[in-house]
Amino acid sequence: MWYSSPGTSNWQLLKFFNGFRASFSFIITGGTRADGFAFVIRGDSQSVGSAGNGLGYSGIRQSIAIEFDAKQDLSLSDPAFNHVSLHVNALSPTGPNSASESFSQALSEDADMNFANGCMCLVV
Ligand SMILES: [Ca+2]
Repeated sequence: MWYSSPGTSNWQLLKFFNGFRASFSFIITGGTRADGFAFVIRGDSQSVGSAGNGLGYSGIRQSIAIEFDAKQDLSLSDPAFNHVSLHVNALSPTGPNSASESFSQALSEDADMNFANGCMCLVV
C-alpha cells in the first residue's frame, strides 16, 4: 500500500521538519511463507521497487526502508533468522536502495524474533 503518490488525487508533500512518529500493526499468517514487507519513506516518486525478495522497495531511489524480512535469501546475505533491518543507500543517497544486507545500517539481533507466526505485531 502506498500513500501520497504524485499525480493522484491524494498527493501531498509530507514534511518532517519536526520528526514524525508512525505506528502500525500487522499479522502474517498461513500458507506458503512469503518474503516479508517494508515500511518505506521515499523522495523519488518515479522509481519502482521489486517484488519477491526485494520486499517492494529494492530499486527505489532516494529512500529509507525498514524491512520485516521473513525469508532468508542467501543471494542478499540475509541472516538465518527473521529480522528487522534499516536500509539506505549510504554510498549514494539519491541512488537506488536494496534489500541486500550490504545496504543495512542497523539490524535486529534477536534470532528468536518470529513475526511470521500469525501473532498480531505492533510497531511503534
Ligand atoms: Ca529476505
